[in-house]
Amino acid sequence: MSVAVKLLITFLVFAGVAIAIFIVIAVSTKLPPRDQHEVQRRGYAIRGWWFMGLCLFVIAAFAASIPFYPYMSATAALAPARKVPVIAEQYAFIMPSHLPVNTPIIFEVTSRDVNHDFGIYNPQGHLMAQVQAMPDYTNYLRVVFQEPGQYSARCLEYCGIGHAIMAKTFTVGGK
Ligand SMILES: [Cu+2]
Repeated sequence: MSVAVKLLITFLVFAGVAIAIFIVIAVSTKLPPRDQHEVQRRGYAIRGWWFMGLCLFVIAAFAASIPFYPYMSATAALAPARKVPVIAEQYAFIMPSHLPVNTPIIFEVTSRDVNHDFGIYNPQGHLMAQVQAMPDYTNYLRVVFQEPGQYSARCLEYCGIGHAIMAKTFTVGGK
């Protein structure tokens, strides 16, 4: 089956569902009017349960995801890791050209002028970590480079005319 036929079938299914919903609504308006209090009570009950359900969902999602929040582990690991200051400026990153492999590193990232973003790309070109680089503020980013090679830092926050060329390559491991 070609992509065009799949798209057509998908469109027809969704269009059919939408038309059916319109028909149901149109037909329901033909029914005799119901008492406002009866409708309101049911509506308010549904709204209450919906609100409770949303609250439970948000609490559960928060509880399930908070252990994976990266900045807490960065703070907890501040002592044993090696601290590496990174200063972003239009349009460069001031940071070491060599970093050790298999060593916990805390990048201390700040900016000299405007907001930037410090995004680390691995040798395969995949984004592996990122944090905002903000003036007068330091953000901490904990990274362990597990394979040696040529990495690069690129700005991911539009910061001016030279944003596209704002990058820095650095070597992990080796010497
Ligand atoms: Cu930028």
